Amino acid sequence: MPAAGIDIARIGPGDGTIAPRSRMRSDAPEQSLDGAWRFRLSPSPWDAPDDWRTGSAAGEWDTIAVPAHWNLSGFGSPAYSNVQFPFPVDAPHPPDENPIGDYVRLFDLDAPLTHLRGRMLLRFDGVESAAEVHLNGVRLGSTRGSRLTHEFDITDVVAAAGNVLAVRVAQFSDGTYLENQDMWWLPGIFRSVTVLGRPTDGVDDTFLIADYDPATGQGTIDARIASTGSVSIEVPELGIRASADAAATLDAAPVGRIAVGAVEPWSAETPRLYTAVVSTPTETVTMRLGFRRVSTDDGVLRVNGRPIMLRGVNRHEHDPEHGRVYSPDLARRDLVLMKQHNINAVRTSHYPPHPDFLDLADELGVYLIDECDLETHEYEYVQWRGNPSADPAWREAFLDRIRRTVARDRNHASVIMWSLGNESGTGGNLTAMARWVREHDPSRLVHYEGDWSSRDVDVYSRMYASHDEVRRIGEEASEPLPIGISADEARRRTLPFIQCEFGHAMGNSPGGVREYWDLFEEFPRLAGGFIWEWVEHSITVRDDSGRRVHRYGGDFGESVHDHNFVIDGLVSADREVRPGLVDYAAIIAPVVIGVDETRETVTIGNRYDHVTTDHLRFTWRREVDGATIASGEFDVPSTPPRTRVELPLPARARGDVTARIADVITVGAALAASTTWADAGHVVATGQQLSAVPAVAATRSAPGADRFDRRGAPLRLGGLDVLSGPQVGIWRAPTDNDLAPGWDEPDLPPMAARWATARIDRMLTRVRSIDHGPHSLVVETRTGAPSFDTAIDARWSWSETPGGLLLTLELDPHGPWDVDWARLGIDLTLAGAPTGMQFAGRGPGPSYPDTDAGVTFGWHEVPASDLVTPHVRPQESGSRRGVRSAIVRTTAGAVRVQVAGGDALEHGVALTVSPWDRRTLAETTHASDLPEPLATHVSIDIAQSGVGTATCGPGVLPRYRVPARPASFALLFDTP
Ligand code: IPT
Repeated sequence: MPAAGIDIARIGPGDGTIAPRSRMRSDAPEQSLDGAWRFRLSPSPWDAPDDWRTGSAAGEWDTIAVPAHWNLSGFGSPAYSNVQFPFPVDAPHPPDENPIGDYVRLFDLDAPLTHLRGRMLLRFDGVESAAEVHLNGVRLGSTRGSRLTHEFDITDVVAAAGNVLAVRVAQFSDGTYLENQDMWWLPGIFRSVTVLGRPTDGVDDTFLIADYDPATGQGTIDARIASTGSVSIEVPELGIRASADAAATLDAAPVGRIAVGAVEPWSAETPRLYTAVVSTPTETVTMRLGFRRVSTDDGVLRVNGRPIMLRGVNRHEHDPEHGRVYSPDLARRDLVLMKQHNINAVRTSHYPPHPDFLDLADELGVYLIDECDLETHEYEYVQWRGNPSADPAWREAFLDRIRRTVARDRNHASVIMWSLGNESGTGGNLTAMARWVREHDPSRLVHYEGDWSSRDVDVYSRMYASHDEVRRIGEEASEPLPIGISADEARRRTLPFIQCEFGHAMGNSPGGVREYWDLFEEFPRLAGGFIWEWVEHSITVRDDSGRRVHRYGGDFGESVHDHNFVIDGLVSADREVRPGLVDYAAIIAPVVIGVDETRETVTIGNRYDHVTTDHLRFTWRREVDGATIASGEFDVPSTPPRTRVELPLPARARGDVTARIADVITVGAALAASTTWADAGHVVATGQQLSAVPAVAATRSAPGADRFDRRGAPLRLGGLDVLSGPQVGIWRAPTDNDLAPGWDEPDLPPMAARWATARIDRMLTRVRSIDHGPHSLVVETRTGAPSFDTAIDARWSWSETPGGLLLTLELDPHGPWDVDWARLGIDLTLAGAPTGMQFAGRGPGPSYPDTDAGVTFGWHEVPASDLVTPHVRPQESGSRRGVRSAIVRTTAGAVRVQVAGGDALEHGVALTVSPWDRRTLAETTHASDLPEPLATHVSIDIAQSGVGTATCGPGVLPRYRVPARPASFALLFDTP
């Protein structure tokens, strides 16, 4: 054992702590030890000095903040890896290269604590990965379970003044084998340290199960209290005051049942909380109860007797500067943003979050799958040989983790399931955990994904299952059981199903979510899913010029890392909304609005599980060519959950008007009153109906030859010089998904590799003919891939109209194309850096064919900063779909482009206006390395591939692909 006094290679939980307790808000005195601590880092246990217990080391000590990670505080640097382990799988041993952080805090007790009659505890809420704790030279014990709470009894050791608290922390330990959770390795004391006064005869522990009986509307409280005093429970709002039998430990405490009469139930849609006060003569604890019942029957997941749909996301705790250090502002911002985007559930991947996060979830109304701090994913690398989950020697370590998880959080209404952990294979230790949970807390369900037999759990959970498989799972619930299946399998088929991870939001992603949602809606057994993941984990640093830049795996010199696989969120690390979130919000919207084509009626589907539509205001408006010509409000009758109504649209929504660009009806559902998470007027759902656009009928004449170069390409379009193009383009700068082999096509290379092989990223054009006709200039080109005989033939007819320059383009594939294209359109480079655009089309944000649920037709204005998505790893982004007319502005002028005919009339075109060309985007690894924009790169596409979710899950679904195909369309260019 190289480092003095810290054994970091033993199998088992920490030692010396008191039994895990519930987190309570109490009036007992407490003292925070957060703030500046003395700190010393040694590169290895072999180098760590022996004198750490007293803090009086001869060497130099630095200062560090608690809570913080030392490698984000100037001591070492962060490292990111996913499934692969940063050191050999040689359990329980960490490698010798294992930074050791010594922490020392000198403190006097605050006056209220010195006057306390009772005991004193020292609480650590998060230390990664193992700590050895000494107070005044006395060993208190050790911790394992980085994201779990550990409490030591210090009554007999602590003094009124002059205390020396010394904590030796190892970055890696035996515990690391259970904590391989696809995230940055961030050691240190990263959550608060607190001294707690425990008054004699105080409220030592509580477990209140607040149940709601949907049949009667009555609530009950099953209370267990640990105390040596006489305990009373009050719920003032319900007129409840009861005394409770208690015992010294919670396990020994009897269950006291209190009938509370009629209550309003808690759900994510109705986060009704009642204040309860548990008190003894010496201590008062304030709790918030949500009365609710979680159940399953017939394969249906229910809350308060009603089926529920989990519109979920996976959330890691991540702050771009401070890592997993809790920020109350970010936590609230996360939950508010989620609620504003119709999300109603969070899986706390892959560990219990900061305890305060649960208070917010109770209050704002979010269902939680609270996950234990457990993942042994590294064993996948060694075919699960020696997996701790299946080794009885590790059982106590596993049980300790789940006990700490459940004990701390069990009084929160928001928690509807306990998750045993993530990606830890199968084995008896997981079964033991599940058994303990069932005995301890019968009021919630057990979740774990890694064992598909599902023998230990109450919901069948999977990650990234294909659409076909999800459909089969939906169907099998209603099929007779096949003969000869195992008992486990028979039971599994009766469980509700969720996807605890799906829709991998890495880069320009996730596509195909709508198709999953359609399945969830179709089959009662399918109870929804959780997008992977909420927030990107980029870490920000200052570069040489002082700019704040986003970093990912490998940027800190790690030898084992997984690049940008940690940048996969619906929001950036700075909580900027990515387009995937806008899409998801619309897919999962609690109200579905359909306007029929004749504009006679509107259908309003209520997809809430618990509430009617009474809290919403419904409005409609009719816009013609950008001007609102009529609008109004609807009286929607109170529509019960999971039902729909059809209403007539007012006559003013119909009737003759001639539109040049579009005549569009928009119906919206918005909050009638402000809530804790949004203001009145916040839109929860939108439905639209759009008229077709008329073709441009104009007199045409041949354009002047001086307006074209010798190859027949225009020198200027509208008010802008053309620097290159237009030419045919079928490639895009590979998205993260394009670079990954889809799980549905495991034997095929990623799309980006197929494109590279087919060389569609470097096609060359030959002018085949130029014909100056009476009405037009006709240029024929062939654009082909080097080495191959595959090409796209184009016929460009240019004519002058009174309004501008009209291009009619016919495209025809030539040769044996067997690769799906990224897109089909034209590319041109215009003078000047882009300064913004205006467009009539679907927006305001970008979308692709399989991510366009959240964009609505309108007359949108886009500033330069929003033209493309600032993905941390640059890639294709920024396409606006359904565009009928647009003005592109650059520092050199502006051009207007309008859809004028052909295939584009019905669906418009997809317009991408980017400060960077695709080659630059494809070859730049970090957004901060992109050059200063010098020109404007415009693509106008008649077809585009979806984005899929191949980084984890299926690639682009067949209907969203672009196989070789002909196209013809017309565009009118002029000066705005
Ligand atoms: C899955 C993990 O559970 C999650 O932590 C994350 O790594 C995600 O993938 C990818 O970002 S595991 C994967 C191998 C299915």
